[in-house]
Amino acid sequence: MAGKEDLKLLGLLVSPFVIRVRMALSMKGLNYEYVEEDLFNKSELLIKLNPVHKKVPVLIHNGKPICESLVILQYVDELFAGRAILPTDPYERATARFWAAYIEDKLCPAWIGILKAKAEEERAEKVKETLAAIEHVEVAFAKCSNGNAFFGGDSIGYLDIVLGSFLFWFEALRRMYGLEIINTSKTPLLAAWAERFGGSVEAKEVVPEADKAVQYANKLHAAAAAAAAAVKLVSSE
Ligand SMILES: N[C@@H](CCC(=O)N[C@@H](CS)C(=O)NCC(=O)O)C(=O)O
Repeated sequence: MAGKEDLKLLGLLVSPFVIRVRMALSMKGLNYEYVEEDLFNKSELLIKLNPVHKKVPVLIHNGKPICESLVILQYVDELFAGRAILPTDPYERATARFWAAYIEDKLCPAWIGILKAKAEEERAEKVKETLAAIEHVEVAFAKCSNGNAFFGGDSIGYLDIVLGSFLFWFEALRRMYGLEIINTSKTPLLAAWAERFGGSVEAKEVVPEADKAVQYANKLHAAAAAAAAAVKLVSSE
């Protein structure tokens, strides 16, 4: 099936959620058209195809949209032959889904909260939540990898993509706030895994430099500051 499908991806180069999809498409050997969205000025196509969340990624397969990165990963894995992304064993598959949900529900809002925090106290709280969540993921790595290099065994799989897509943002947070979310003393297994993930062909193909994330974070902060200043101006009139 690979190569004959009409695949288009609405994305953002620094979005970890988009990176997940790009890694999966590349692992399946699929060609696709990539369209960069401006999230400060969303396209009509994005709003039409993802009217609920209005977020990227949106994969358009033969004209039909699929939204939400984890849903897209599973869709791509179920539909296209080639290298498996999710584990094939039902128990391992369920376990991988459990940890993906944990990463989405706990780790993701916590680290994004560090970036979006408006005050130091709020940021410190989000740092605490992030570090607590990542310690659980360290335990998950020990169980899922079973002594192998990756969550998925000896090669990159579903959870590697799900968590690995955050790593360049973790590096950006280190540069911006001096934070070490994954470190050799508290999360040694993840620290070694992160090195392997970063050095992999799969990651090198689509993961941008942390600089790009820092630049985007600065853009987000500037937009938030301008919005807050505008609200202040209106309320003082
Ligand atoms: N749960 C979604 C998250 C997607 C997401 O947050 N995308 C961001 C870019 S990193 C976005 O499109 N934000 C636009 C907005 O919030 O309006 C997924 O896994 O696809």
